[in-house]
Amino acid sequence: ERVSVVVVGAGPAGLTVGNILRRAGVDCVVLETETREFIQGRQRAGVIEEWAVRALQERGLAGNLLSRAERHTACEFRFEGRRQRFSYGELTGRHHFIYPQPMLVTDLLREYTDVRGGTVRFDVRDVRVHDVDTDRPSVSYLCPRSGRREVVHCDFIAGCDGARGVTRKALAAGRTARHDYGIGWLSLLAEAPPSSDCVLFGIHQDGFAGQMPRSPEVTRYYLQCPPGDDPENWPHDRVWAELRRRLAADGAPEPVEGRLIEKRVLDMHDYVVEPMASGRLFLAGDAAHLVAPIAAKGMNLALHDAFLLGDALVARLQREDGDDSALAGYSEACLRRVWDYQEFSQWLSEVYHGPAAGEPFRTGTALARLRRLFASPVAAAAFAEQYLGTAERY
Ligand code: RFL
Repeated sequence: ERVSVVVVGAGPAGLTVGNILRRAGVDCVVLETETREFIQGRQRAGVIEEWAVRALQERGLAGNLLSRAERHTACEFRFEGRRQRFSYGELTGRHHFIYPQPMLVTDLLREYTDVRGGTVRFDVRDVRVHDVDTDRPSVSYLCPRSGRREVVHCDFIAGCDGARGVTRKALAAGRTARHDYGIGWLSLLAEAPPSSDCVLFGIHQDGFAGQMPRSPEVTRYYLQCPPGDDPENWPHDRVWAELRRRLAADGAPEPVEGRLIEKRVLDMHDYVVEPMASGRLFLAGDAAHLVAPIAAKGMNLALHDAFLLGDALVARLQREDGDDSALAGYSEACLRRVWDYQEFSQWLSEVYHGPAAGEPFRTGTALARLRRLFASPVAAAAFAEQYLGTAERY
């Protein structure tokens, strides 16, 4: 079998690349280790930045999102027993879209397969990439039905297989910059409405707590915990008592209790693979860089990569002169935004976690950072720009 592009992974990055290729009539195949049902149900992100929605729209991929997503224009910090609302919408005229990742993946998958005639092979096993530094790369996998190894020859490979994928390992070693926060987050999904219409950040000496609305029925919560903690240490009553305590503030309604349908511990870390390409293999999304969910940036970066990679591959494969300047500049163009978002996440992490470090000095500086947002219009504007990802040039 031979196609122009093999896309490894059917997450937001891979499906966006696939859609861009199919719209331009480029032949491609997407390989995915999970089943269709699994990827359409996998709950993760929910916050999509305005520029990303605009870019999806330009590529014909935002129909459902625009009609169904909620718009958020503020977040609220709770600290020292007070609540302070940060109205970035008023400040900038911009907003966030709240659209759960499974809904976006479902939209992208339908469009790719049913409308644009794309192929996804689900449930494949033991995916391997070959000869990426030659002009005849290929990808092989075990077919779950026949048990045989199938080989797909191609011109380019898009490595969109996420943090646990295989394509990153095919790049030469020693290219990964890593940062460990040394903390854990208990990541929760509750079958309950949010207690407030916006994102809440609880800054507390016993650890950070966050509320991220997802829909009127489901709300995501986070609780800082030791790294490697066992979710079994967090029974229902302990979770809700801790959320109530860490999110408490004068005049604030308590979190609305509900059944916990997800409970996982995330060891908070970041990494960046630099450069994001080698020969004919181009990484996109979490395969190339992980950003801890501190500032809700991961899916936005995955989409940014996918727009650039999809467009660059189309320019190379479709135009008569085979323009490869965009492919050559791909990694650098992505990494400018990646490093900017990583830096913002680190900055915000200190605000969230500094006061729980048990060091009075870090508590003092973290709270100073926070107060500055409400005292200085310039600091507020800078924060809003980074939180919304609206800077024009990276
Ligand atoms: P994905 O979504 O992980 O998709 C990769 C796909 O590749 C498949 N795969 C393979 N396929 C073929 N061969 C292999 N060897 C393969 N190995 C894996 C996987 O099954 C999967 O289908 O990566 P992608 O496309 O790069 O998208 C990245 C985003 O999913 C991720 O950055 C976000 O979910 C991060 N994130 C958030 N991002 C935001 O922008 N806003 C948020 O509010 C937000 N909240 C979150 C998050 C991530 C979280 N977790 C679980 C880490 C909240 C959480 C709790």
